[in-house]
Amino acid sequence: MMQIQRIQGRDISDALERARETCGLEAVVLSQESHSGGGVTLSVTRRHAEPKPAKPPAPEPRPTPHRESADVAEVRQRLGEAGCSDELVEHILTPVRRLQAEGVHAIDAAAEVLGRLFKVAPLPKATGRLRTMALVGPTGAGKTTSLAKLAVVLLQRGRRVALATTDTYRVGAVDQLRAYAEVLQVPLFVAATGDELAGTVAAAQDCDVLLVDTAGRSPSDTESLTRLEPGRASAGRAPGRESNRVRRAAARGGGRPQARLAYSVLDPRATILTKLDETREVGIALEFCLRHGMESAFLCDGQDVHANIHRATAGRFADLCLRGRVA
Ligand SMILES: Nc1nc2c(ncn2[C@@H]2O[C@H](COP(=O)(O)OP(=O)(O)OP(=O)(O)O)[C@@H](O)[C@H]2O)c(=O)[nH]1
Ligand SMILES: [Mg+2]
Repeated sequence: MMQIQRIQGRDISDALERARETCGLEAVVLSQESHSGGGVTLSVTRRHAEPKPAKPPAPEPRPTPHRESADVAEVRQRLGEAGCSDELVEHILTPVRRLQAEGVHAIDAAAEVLGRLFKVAPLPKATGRLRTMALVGPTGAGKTTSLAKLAVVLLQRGRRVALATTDTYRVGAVDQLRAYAEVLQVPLFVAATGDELAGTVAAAQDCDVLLVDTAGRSPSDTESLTRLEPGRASAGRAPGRESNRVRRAAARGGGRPQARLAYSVLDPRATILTKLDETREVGIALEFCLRHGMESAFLCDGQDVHANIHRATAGRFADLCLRGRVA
């Protein structure tokens, strides 16, 4: 049964620190209440199933040693070049051999298996009400660029878009986003505090989507991250508000525990993988998402905001792993 603990702190950072002390690194924040006299109360539980640094399902035992066909050997080589672990390669090759025995070419079989393995995040349905979508992630991951790319995608679909940024720390951060806002001819709001962000959400009610850029200056800067959820007081994701995690394809590991806990407050819906053009080892990021039960929404492979964003699809996962690029 899920046990929920109430943890109080002077502020959000203090409460998160206490949550980590009480529930360990598996702590997940279900809700957060800010008190008028100061202080924050978190409802926290321990994550059992997720993130499962659990491994991908164990590979079936290898059949008695046999000479691998040249085609299977080629799939093995391509997956290795893509940075997939030996364990994942074996997990993929088992069904590939089976499909090959049924007459499917090994590369086609591998594409089919890869497409089923990695998960595509569904896009939220248009509700006719404003949706707030924040991008979180470490410094330099490509948050601002991805935000502009998302704006392009949404505008192409006829959505009314506004941009906002909570990044008032970095010199030039607002100007960077303003430049995009001007080119795309969409409004830009700068929100330095939670109250200002709440005001921005109110001011953008005529839009379909408010895209919120964040600092990510320090992943443990929980104060700025929680500004994204002004007034959030109930468990689960607030309706109409979501955050997406921006992850550099070449990044290894899941970041610092404190950062993971801070992100769990925001409960990122999906991952946007960036800089796929900068690494051949794209399998590392995909395997990370697989192990942590995360779905990918978009794949980014360059600096051009009009061209280098692609919806994640089964076929593109396969192309990334087998051909090293988004087709
Ligand atoms: N090659 C490549 N470069 C990218 C991609 N996405 C972003 N960049 C570049 O990476 C650099 C950092 O991107 P930003 O969007 O500013 O990253 P950020 O996460 O907003 O950075 P901070 O706001 O400083 O935390 C810029 O030079 C971008 O042009 C991508 O998919 N491929
Ligand atoms: Mg930025």
